[in-house]
Amino acid sequence: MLKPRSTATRELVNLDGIWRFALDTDAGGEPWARVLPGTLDVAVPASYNDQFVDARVRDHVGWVYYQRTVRVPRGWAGERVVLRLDAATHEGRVHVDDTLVAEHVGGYTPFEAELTDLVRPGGEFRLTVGVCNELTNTSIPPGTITVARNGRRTQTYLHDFYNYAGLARSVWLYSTPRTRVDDIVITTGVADGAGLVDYRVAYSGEARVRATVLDATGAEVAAGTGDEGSLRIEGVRLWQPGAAYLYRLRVELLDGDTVLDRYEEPFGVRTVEVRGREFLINGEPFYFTGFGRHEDTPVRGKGHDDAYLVHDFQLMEWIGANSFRTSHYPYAEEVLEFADRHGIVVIDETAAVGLNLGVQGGLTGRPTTPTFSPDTCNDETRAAHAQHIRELIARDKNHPSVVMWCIANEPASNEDGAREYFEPLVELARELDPTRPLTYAIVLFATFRNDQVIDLFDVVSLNRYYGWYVASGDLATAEDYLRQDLRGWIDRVDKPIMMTEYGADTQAGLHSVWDQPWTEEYQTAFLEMHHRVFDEFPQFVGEQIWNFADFQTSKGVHRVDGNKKGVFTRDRRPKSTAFALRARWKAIGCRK
Ligand code: BDP
Repeated sequence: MLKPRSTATRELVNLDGIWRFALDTDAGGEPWARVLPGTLDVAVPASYNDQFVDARVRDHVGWVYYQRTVRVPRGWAGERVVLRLDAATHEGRVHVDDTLVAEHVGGYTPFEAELTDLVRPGGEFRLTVGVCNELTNTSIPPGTITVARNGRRTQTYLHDFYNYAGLARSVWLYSTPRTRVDDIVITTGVADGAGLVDYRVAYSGEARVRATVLDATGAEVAAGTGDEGSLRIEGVRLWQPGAAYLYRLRVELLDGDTVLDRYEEPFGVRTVEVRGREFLINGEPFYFTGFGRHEDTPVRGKGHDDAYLVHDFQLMEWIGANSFRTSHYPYAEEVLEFADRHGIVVIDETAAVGLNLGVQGGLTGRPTTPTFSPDTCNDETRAAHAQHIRELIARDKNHPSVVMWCIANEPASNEDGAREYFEPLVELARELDPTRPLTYAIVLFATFRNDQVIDLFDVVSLNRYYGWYVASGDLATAEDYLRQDLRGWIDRVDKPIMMTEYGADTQAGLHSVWDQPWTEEYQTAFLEMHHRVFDEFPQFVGEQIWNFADFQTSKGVHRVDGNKKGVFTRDRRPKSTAFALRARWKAIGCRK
């Protein structure tokens, strides 16, 4: 699915701003049929939860309604009119006046509805978006809804970050010509200093296709015709980690010399490959430094915000991070575009977090029920997961920054049923994108002895908490455990190994001369211990700390106003470990 862009043949209206808002319990039946009752307004894009002071809204389980009036630009006569929601978390249902125009399940991928026959250029319509935050055993991510004897419904889930919901990303109305480009797939290679650009265009209507590659200055550097082809860029400038370079593929649909539609897709020329124990970008070994992150800020929740986007990337550059993982869901497309432009490497993760009944908010226990069974993660869950993978790859396939897909976080890969669950998903992902390696983030108790799926994947990505959940406060024992663990994986598989999570909760401002968990000194000592061990293993290809910044979680006695494993606080101030980290990562650069 193409991102809506304004081009010579397409126009774009942003529908962000203040919308009316109501809970389903207050909105009455068919709330789209009239103006929403009550006086609540809500900001878009932003999760709705923290915008209000009423716990009834924040803790609501079920549907909420967003509504606004939209005017279709007068000049759009004869054009297709499309409504696009960048995300509705976790399920969306869209009405234009009284007509249902779209339904979508999955909280972090975009969806669209064509409105051409329903709306009138120059006219107005009432747009009502229902959004549901419910998570069940068949949703991605999964969760459980409990109904108390008094009828009160509560939502629990198997991940620790707060279940923010609503319209956290932008909403758009855009026009396209009737004959239009529907999709573009670009894959790149390099041979003898030239860039090879394979493209495929899907379009509707009758037209001839012209494809032109423009460099960063807008100069034409290659061109061809036909809905698929291979173009060659002589003297190509590669997209490199830390040194991005973007071209654009201009796709035009032509009738004779008349341009019916034009769309421009940015791309970078680079290759990604796993060879033996190495992770190669453009044929060079790449060492990941950086973080697992969250889309999380005060008040906005998971709402996309351009100022935080810029600032977070500034902080990553300041600290010398060359990469991050989109833990634990696909991030807003603006984030990937920014990474493309600034040469930051991304591991793009699905929203499949919590496929593990043995983990509860970071704490581990023995599951009483198997994770993979007809009553828990079942065929329906897997179908939702497959659909999510399809939508993620469809959205993000052309981003040069994305070098690997992470198809789940901490699944119960040690349990029976994991293989049957993952095998078809891995096959699907490889079919959809044969060019990028695949991984999953491996939970602490899926060990080199009992993990059942690692051979299906390309990279070993470990989430480990030695010195925190295990051997808390005892870094000497933790160091031993970590070393044995890495050695065990190295002996078991001939694949690149990296750490996708390691971290210690740290209350900014808390200090101690001893190894005291929660202090800033402990976080520093904890990370230093890990880095000492990583540096012993030449097979190791990367370190991504948990987490970039403190983030909000569901309530729990082990969470003090959220998860505090951030190297930065929630308002993006550095904890003291940030300075030590900066010295290490600036020295490492992109290669070790
Ligand atoms: C890991 C999860 C991550 C949690 C982290 C923690 O992957 O989402 O936030 O634990 O407990 O298990 O801090």
